[in-house]
Amino acid sequence: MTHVLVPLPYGHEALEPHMDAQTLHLHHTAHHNSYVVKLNAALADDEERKGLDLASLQYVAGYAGLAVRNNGGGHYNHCLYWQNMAPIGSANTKPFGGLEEKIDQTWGSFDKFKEAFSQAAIGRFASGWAFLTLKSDGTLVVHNTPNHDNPLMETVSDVQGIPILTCDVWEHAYYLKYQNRRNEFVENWWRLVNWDAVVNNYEQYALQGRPVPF
Ligand code: MN3
Repeated sequence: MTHVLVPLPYGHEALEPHMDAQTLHLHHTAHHNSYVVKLNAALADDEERKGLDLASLQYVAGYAGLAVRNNGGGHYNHCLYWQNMAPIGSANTKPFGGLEEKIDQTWGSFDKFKEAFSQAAIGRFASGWAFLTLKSDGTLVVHNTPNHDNPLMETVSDVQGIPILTCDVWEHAYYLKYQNRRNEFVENWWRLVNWDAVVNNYEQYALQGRPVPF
């Protein structure tokens, strides 16, 4: 199969002012697109893995060489990231239902959870991602990964499980607007989180033991 860059579910201006249009445009059409193009090139001669859908590919990406791991992870993580955000006012701004209960149970409150996740995002040295992940033992954790690694990748990530929320903390995600102030970017990013999508990822996929398909 050929992997494709799917259009964003909103316009480039839709996440202003917290995420500026120029950043969003470049991030999607240049950065994300390059991962898709390079992933297809890397898989062209990989008979074992070229037929896998993007989510299934994540599990075996750690055995497939760095080009598949980096570009396949880059493609998957960005798909989850775009889906995890929404224009202000168009989605729930807090978790609800079973996910809300689980977060309260795990961290004590939504604010405590946000602190822990922000810490994972801000504390990632250099380029990487912060994730909210449901492990197979049923625990919900926040963690981060370097490069484009994610918790679906067997043997790669120290946390193994199904990611339901992610924040991109590569400099290309925020540098034009926030320069070196990653903490300010993460603080404002919370206003963009689409909790309808995250709750759906939790209930329809993670709790069923399946990765969110892209
Ligand atoms: Mn990125």
